[in-house]
Amino acid sequence: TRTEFEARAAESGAGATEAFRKKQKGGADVPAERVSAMARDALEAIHDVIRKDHMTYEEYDALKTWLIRVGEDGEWPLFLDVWVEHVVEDVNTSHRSGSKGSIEGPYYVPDAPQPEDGVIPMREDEPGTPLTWTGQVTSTEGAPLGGATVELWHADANGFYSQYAPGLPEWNLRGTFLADEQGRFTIRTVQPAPYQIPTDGACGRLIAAADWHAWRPAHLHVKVSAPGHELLTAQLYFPGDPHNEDDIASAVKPELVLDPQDAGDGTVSVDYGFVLDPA
Ligand code: MBD
Ligand code: FE
Repeated sequence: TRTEFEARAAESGAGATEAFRKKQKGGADVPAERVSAMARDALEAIHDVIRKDHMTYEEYDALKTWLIRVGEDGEWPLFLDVWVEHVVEDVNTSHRSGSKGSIEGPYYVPDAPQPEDGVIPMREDEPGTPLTWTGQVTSTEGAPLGGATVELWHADANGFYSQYAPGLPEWNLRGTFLADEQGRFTIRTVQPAPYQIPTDGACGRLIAAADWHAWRPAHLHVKVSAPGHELLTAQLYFPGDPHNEDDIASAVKPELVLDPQDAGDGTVSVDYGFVLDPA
């Protein structure tokens, strides 16, 4: 049996593609005028690039080869979430006055277990610095949102996600937490490592061919919800991570950087809450 260190791009890609299909079920119903307008604008944008950069036939064929490979590796979810989703997120959340959000990314899995003791599912010997996270969920009016739900998922201290890398328990570092009547929650987990886009798939090929880097800073993913309020999807980051400045997925915002405190016993504690906009 393989360990998480033997993860393969085409496997995590296939997993992300499968998870997305399940979430999408029948698919969306976009009216023809919208499809026409956006498809035309997208094609015109591509035509403009070809003219601006004078794309050669050799380059056009390289592009075709690469696009075919993205599909073969199941990396459309990864590609779109890394290089496109941040603009969709921006356009669709700019009206909010509550907490800033960020992109969902390709590795969310719904219905993670709800641990009674506030400890996220993890291995007995889970590597990484233990992290105790307390916070409160409130409305934009400042009212505590009792019974709010915080879903948390993140990579382990080696940078791998359960269900997308081999050798990890199904729900490792994935949990659903219920806030108390005051909207307060306490979650125990471990600090994640930075995440490297798989280097052995199509997205990795683009990164190498363009001489970019493949890194996202260490991050926690959350979905925070409460009845009558907009669902908040966000990511939280750790100060001092060099990739907070040059995240390949352009998903870091200053409001999303935590202020963790060294508890002096080898663990870290952090207080960070959420303000949800009315639905
Ligand atoms: C990730 O872990 C992630 O959060 C995003 C947005 C893209 C790729 C991997
Ligand atoms: Fe992530």
